[in-house]
Amino acid sequence: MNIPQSLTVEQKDEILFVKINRPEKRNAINDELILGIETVFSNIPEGVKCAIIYGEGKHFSAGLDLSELKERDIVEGLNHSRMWHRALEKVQFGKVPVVAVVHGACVGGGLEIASACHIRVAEQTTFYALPEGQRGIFVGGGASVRLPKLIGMARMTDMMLTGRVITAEEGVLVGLSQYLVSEGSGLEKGVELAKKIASNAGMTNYALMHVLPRIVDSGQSEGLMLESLMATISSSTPEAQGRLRDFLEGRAKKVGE
Ligand code: 1HE
Repeated sequence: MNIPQSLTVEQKDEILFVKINRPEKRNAINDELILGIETVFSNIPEGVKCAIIYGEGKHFSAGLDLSELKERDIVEGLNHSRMWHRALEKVQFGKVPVVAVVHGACVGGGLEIASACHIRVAEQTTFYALPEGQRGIFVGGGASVRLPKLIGMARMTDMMLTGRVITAEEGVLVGLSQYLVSEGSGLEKGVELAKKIASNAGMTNYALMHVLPRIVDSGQSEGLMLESLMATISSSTPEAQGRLRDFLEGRAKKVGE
């Protein structure tokens, strides 16, 4: 596997830790890094049930490495954006759910990476922005499709038109993150969530990753049919049957336990 030095990958039991490790450039994402992300998420090792992506240093990521933008022609620009799309499709529609743990700057392409993940945990230091507007460019890593689903089109438009910076506290209120934790405790929270995710039935995680987004993108009638099909398939797996029996015979945890 061709993984650059700026990406550190480590498997511990059922969790894969993926660290963006380029703190001297505030984890700005160059071509090598985005290709590395594609490789890692295309080759999730056997036994891994959840991945966590996070950043080294004071920031999650400063977004696209702007030094690589200078001399691209139009076709190269299109290929570059499509490369990001390909890589982040592997994150969103890969083999396992991905938790993003963010802190400091989570901006531009950094926010696009976080948006492709299934859950976001933000430390208090986090700030979100889409500086593309200020740089005279447009988002190119999938934000126009994924972000409005998290925060709505009006908020994304505001972020780009005015350069608005969203704080960690605002972020959890508007749906950018699902958890807000104190500085330095993001990874611990990420691991706690990853362990819960890893203990789910495989079919449930598969449905949430691969079917729910398609239902959301469908019309009501197609969506409801997809839901019925998925509900029927999932409840007839031996794993689901076992879990239902465990509950009915008093062996399973109650809600909240
Ligand atoms: C970079 C980048 C970068 C830092 N590309 N080199 N993203 C942005 O427009 C965000 C630009 N970055 C910043 O606003 C700030 O760097 C931060 C707020 C993130 C962090 O500030 P700070 O004070 O901690 O660091 P710094 O001093 O600004 O940066 C340290 C070094 O990292 C410095 O290089 P040095 O050689 O002078 O030490 C910076 O030049 C470098 N650096 N950010 C390249 N982004 C798929 S399309 C997505 C489109 C986008 O993501 S556009 C948004 C780009």
